[in-house]
Amino acid sequence: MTQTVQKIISEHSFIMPGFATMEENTLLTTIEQIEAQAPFRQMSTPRGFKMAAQMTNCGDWGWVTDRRGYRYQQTDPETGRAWPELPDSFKQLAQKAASLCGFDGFEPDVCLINRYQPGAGMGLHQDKDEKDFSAPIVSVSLGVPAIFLFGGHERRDKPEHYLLQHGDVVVWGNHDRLRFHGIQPVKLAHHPLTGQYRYNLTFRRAF
Ligand code: MD3
Ligand code: FE
Repeated sequence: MTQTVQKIISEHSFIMPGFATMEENTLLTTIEQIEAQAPFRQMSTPRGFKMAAQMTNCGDWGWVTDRRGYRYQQTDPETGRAWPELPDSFKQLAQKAASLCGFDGFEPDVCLINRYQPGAGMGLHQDKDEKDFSAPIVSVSLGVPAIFLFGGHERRDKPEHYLLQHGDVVVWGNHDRLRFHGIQPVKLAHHPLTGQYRYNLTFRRAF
């Protein structure tokens, strides 16, 4: 018997509803451990605006932004220390999801962790700070739901809207890897495990 674990939203993009739900407790306790070593912070864009979402990272590299630009670096600019290691539980979940969507051999070297408070969102953008775009991106949503905007290859392309709920995993690769995407401002809501927050883990291969 075959079971459907994913909804196709485009040729190379898949939503796996609730795929991370069984791991919810491990994921959230692990986020707490990461946060104890590398606290969430609101970083500044190159133009000097504060990002609405709070961020931290784990893995060999971390995504950062400040006046000098967007980039990956091996140390946390707040502490000067290496980012916490990518936990095996995180890596296994990302690899399992990628492989079910046809991306075998995904070796993420970064997990960017976004934390959205009520009202925080992320404008339409492309993820293009990685060295090569052949690896997919895997994202895990936890806590309060949010509307994900799935655009095209040009900023002007009208985005489709998808509701991402607690435990949902999304996988993008190949032709869809450079699509514009964003998150609508998160509504005030309460989740039993995260309170008012929405968390998103994005697994990438930066180098
Ligand atoms: C779609 N994060 O951190 S999921 C980001 O929910 C980011 O926090 C959102 O966009 C969030 O950059 C959206 C991640 C995502 C990443 C890459 C994509 C979605 C994508 C590439 C193409 C299409
Ligand atoms: Fe993004």
